[in-house]
Amino acid sequence: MNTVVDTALIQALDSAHFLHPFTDFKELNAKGARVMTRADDIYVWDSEGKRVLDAMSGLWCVNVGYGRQALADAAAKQMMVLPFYNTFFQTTNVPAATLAAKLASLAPKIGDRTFNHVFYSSSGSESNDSNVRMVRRYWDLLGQPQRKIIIGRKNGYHGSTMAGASLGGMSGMHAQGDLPIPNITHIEQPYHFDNAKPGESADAFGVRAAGWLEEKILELGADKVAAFIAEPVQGAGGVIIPPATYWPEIQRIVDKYGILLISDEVICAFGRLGYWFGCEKFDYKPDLITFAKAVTSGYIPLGGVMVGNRVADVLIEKGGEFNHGYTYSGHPVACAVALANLEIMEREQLPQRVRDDVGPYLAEQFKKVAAHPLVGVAETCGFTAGLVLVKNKATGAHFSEDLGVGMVCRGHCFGNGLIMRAVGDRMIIAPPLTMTHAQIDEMIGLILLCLDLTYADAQKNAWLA
Ligand code: PXG
Repeated sequence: MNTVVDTALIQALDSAHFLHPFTDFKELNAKGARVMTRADDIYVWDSEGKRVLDAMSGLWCVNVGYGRQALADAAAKQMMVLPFYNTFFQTTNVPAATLAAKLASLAPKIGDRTFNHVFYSSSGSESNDSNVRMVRRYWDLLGQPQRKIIIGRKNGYHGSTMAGASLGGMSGMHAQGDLPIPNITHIEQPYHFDNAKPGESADAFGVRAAGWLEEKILELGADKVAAFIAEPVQGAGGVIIPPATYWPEIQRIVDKYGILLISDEVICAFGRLGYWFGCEKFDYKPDLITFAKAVTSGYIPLGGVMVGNRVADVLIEKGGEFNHGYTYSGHPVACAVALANLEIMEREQLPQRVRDDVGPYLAEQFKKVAAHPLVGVAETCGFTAGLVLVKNKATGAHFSEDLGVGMVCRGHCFGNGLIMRAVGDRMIIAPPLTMTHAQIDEMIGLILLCLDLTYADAQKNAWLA
């Protein structure tokens, strides 16, 4: 396929007309966006022909890797058979119904909690809006309309719509647009490196961090609290992996007060943590599971909520008409691509591969990263990993924020053919689950090179302490 493009022309069109997400428009227009033109396996190419190893799977999406013919074929075929029909007015379609059953069969079955139902959307943000609607409707139907408050976490990410951004705990997002919307509040995140007391073990910290939820519930009044929402591992917040004691204690607390638990698995589902769903990794029992991204490996937009029987039974049996839905709920092409994607994941056993093979291999190789003088702590969970850049390895002291050391490191990554995300001074990866051991080695080599280059900058500029 001819992918030669006129870079200057595309950049000019882009600058003149395209307002990018989460972007300083003026700053980007001044330098011009990098034009990505094609991708294959774990690599993407830009319009200058430069190849980059995509250690972020696009944006936590492309779990089966790029260039999968089966996904293109599924889309093309469905587009000719039935490209669209709505699911509002007592109609369904073959891919939407088949996928709902498939997702129900893959969903965790934990004790009395099963997931037999799916509510479809086209993104993670929309799915979390649907969660707010379903949770509030659930409590209304049970005669407890005062249970309105949803508790999220600081530095959590649940999307960018009004409800999604409100559920998330990103201060920069709350600072724009009068957010959060009413009846959403937040507790502190379980980030041991920053939030633990001196000498506090990870296990002790995990229990204390979960206790912040109980404190918040008691402060608000348990009868006012509708749900707690959290990611199994915080992704956009910088791959914050909770201590092993955290989730069991959260489970105890939500059970004690009868509060619904929403597991936002937009990043953690579909093999990312070595399981079909992230809650299986940490062995907790959500009532609702948000998904998006890797359900189609990002080849086409699709999202949704797995609705557990606790909520579904009430909505179905007592609810009457639920006044909520999207034009593209159950989009036939998106659902057909999802089915083909899940088929690849099953055939290639990608969740198991992450759990038993490439996940442990990445963890082993990441020890080299952890040993680097610039790195305070480096950890992996399944096939995602994060590290923090520090100015003093012994004390863990952070660089001053205005130095933007994370962005310096990200610049070296881009320059040397590696895509790694910077979240402040945390550098994070979430590579395609198909990576070979040799490709993991290649990625680790590039990460170490970029850390060396950033370290050299820090020495030269006297940023270290
Ligand atoms: N929940 C979680 C846990 C997410 O990670 C969303 C909801 C929203 O999904 P949509 O499809 O509406 O974007 C996400 C999205 C980043 C980054 O910089 C992460 C996301 C989106 C954009 C950037 O890491 N996650």
